[in-house]
Amino acid sequence: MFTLHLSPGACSRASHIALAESGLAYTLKRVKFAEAEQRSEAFLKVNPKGRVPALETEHGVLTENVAILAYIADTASKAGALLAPADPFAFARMQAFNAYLASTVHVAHAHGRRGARWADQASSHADMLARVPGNMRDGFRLIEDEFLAGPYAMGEQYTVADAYLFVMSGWLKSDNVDIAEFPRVAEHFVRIGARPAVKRALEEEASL
Ligand SMILES: N[C@@H](CCC(=O)N[C@@H](CS)C(=O)NCC(=O)O)C(=O)O
Repeated sequence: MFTLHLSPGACSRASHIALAESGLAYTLKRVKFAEAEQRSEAFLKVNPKGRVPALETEHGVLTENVAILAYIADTASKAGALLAPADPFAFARMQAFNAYLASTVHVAHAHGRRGARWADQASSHADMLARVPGNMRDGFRLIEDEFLAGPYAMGEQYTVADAYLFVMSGWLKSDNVDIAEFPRVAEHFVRIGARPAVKRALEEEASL
């Protein structure tokens, strides 16, 4: 049994969807950002980074979506659910895609609401916020033209990268970017959103 620490709508949703797709047993623990619970003594014992997602496993706690997604995919494959390519090179390409989402797209988004991580002055925050739509556009232009193989992120097979891309695509609106600028991404967003596991994850987050 896994326990996923998450915040509804946050990047932890990618790991949540992967769990819902996996068929593995899990429970959810909401970390209340409005109450700064991510910086509470109790949560810092789970994840000293003060961030979600954090996945409690029988072996210990795992953090970082890229690692959690790979771990869920590997564990699920042993239980018969295919959530990642079996071929090592194809698996590494999926990880490259996921790492791009984590290190570039997510960070571009975070400059809009978490500017205090990088700067103190209000004018610096305003400057970073103003750059968010452009930086998100740059990331999604590459995804649209180069990385999204179609129909799934990595090609014919659904993988955990689809869950991650779905979450990042869902942030475009709040970053003042119209997803329609990226027709292949928009189509992917609709198709992934229609999956039963995604609906289940969204319902579970709404009820937390
Ligand atoms: N690189 C990490 C990023 C985790 C992260 O930044 N999570 C955000 C939510 S999207 C968070 O917990 N923010 C709380 C905070 O900054 O206080 C991952 O991909 O798992």
